[in-house]
Formats: sequence, structure tokens, C-alpha cells
Amino acid sequence: VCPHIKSRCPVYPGSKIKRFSVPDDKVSWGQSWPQYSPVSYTDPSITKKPAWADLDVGAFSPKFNALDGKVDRTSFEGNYTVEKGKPLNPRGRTGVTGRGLLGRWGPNHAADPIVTRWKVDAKGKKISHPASKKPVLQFVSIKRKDCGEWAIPGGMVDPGELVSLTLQREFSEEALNSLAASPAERAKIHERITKLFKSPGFQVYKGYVDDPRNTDNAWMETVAVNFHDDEGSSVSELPLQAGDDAGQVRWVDVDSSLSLYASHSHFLEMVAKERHAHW
Ligand code: RP5
Ligand code: MG
Ligand code: MG
Repeated sequence: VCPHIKSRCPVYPGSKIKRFSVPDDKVSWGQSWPQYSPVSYTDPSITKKPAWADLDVGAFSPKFNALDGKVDRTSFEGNYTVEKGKPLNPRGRTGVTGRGLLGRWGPNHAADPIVTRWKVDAKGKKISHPASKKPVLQFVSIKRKDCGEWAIPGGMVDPGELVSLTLQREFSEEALNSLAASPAERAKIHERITKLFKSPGFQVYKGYVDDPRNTDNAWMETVAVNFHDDEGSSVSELPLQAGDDAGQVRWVDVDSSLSLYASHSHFLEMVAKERHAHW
């Protein structure tokens, strides 16, 4: 496992909070480091107690490493340590304690739908990359409103929600703007993408995400699944429209030079390998 990098970004997102600088060799909790004195930070959006967020440690009794009512507090990374009532990031130190922008103590579960098609010319013929000679994949990418970075249109799994539903719901909200659609339009969107999302897809990744919002006590985990429109006849024909936390949306060529949010380019590399596409 490579040490997390974005989880140690110098300034915590959406704030002026500077993370305590953690060198690579001090990331692991196993390395004793008495001088480590991270700042505690929990964003005002969390301290004002929205329904989707946990209360402060001490103000409630979470069941860590377990399914806690409908809230899944298990980690794909195995059992995590809980120290003085607070879960410890399984990938090590981040330079910030508390929850930052994340609602849950411990794992915050998300799902990432990676919708792909082949890049084709005007005649519908697959376009190969001049360097690799391999066909080029395109994926539906959104520009996040929070940081301006391009990303997979993923989102949080609601308590009790099946991941398969989260994948389809988040794609509909962020890439098809279903939240702003009328009930009739929404039904149409649903009908047109259900076939692709009901296909098994290819599970690309399941586990920790190197997300800039991570802290020592709260972190992102995801299930990333690739749904491939091989014929270019299902989702490829739908008009994309950014919605919810997405500012823009478009089909983007899959290539190793992509600089994307969190560990998303790593997920796309795995999709390209699996589909024998250009990377
Ligand atoms: C990332 O944050 C995940 O990979 C997913 O794409 C995203 C979920 O958070 P929101 O988009 O809901 O902010 O870690
Ligand atoms: Mg969303
Ligand atoms: Mg999102």
C-alpha cells in the first residue's frame, strides 16, 4: 500500500487550516512520533449537526467496526483501531484530527460510477491512440463545485442504501441533473439508464480513497464500478447535464495524463487495463 498523499495536502479543503506536516516515514501509526501535534478541525457544516452527520464523540455511542443500525461503520480495510473513542485512519497520519468536512467518524462510504464508451470518428469507427495504438476510452467526468477538480460523479451511500442504487442515483444527480427534472423527465432518465446500471458492471476497486478531506479520525472509502456502453447506444445518447455538486459534465478521454480528484485516475487506469484500452 502506498502512503496517502492527498490526505496530507498542506491546507485542509474549504478552510485555512494547515495540516501538521507528516513526512512519508512518519505516516504509519507504528512509527512512534512524540512530537506529532496535529490540529483538530471539524468544519462548521458538520458542527451545526445536519441529519446526515454523526454527533461529537462522547455525545453518542457509535458501534465502530460494525453495522450500527443502518450506518455501516465497517471498513473495507479490515478492523480499524479506536483510541480514546476515536477511530484511527487505517492508512496512518494526516496532520489533522476531528472530522473536517466528513460527517462520519471512521469510514465514510461512497460509490463511484465509471461510465465509459469507445471514442469513435464520424463514421463510428474506434479511434486508436497514435502512441499506444490502442483504442481510446471516454468516461463521464464532472467538475466538482467544491474544488474545481475533474472527478468521477460519485457520492455518499445513504444509510441502508444498496451500493448498486447509490451508483445509479449519483450518476443521475450529478451527470444527468435528475434532481432538477420533473417527475416525468426523471422517470425517462431512470428508464434509459437502468439497463446499463442493471448490468453487473466491472468492480474496479473497493477500499480507502486518498481524499483531501480525510483526517486522522474520518476517511473516505468507495466501491468503484465500471459500466461500459460498448455499442455507444445507451448512455452515450443521453444529453449530459451537470447537477447537484457538479458544476460541469462531459465525456473525457481516458489517458495517463489525467489529473483527477482523490484517487480517481488510479481507478481509470484499472478500467483501461481491463478493457485493453489506451492509458
Ligand atoms: C471521493 O469522494 C469518492 O471517490 C467519491 O467520488 C466522492 C464522494 O463524495 P462527494 O462527491 O459526495 O463529496 O472520495
Ligand atoms: Mg452527489
Ligand atoms: Mg459527489
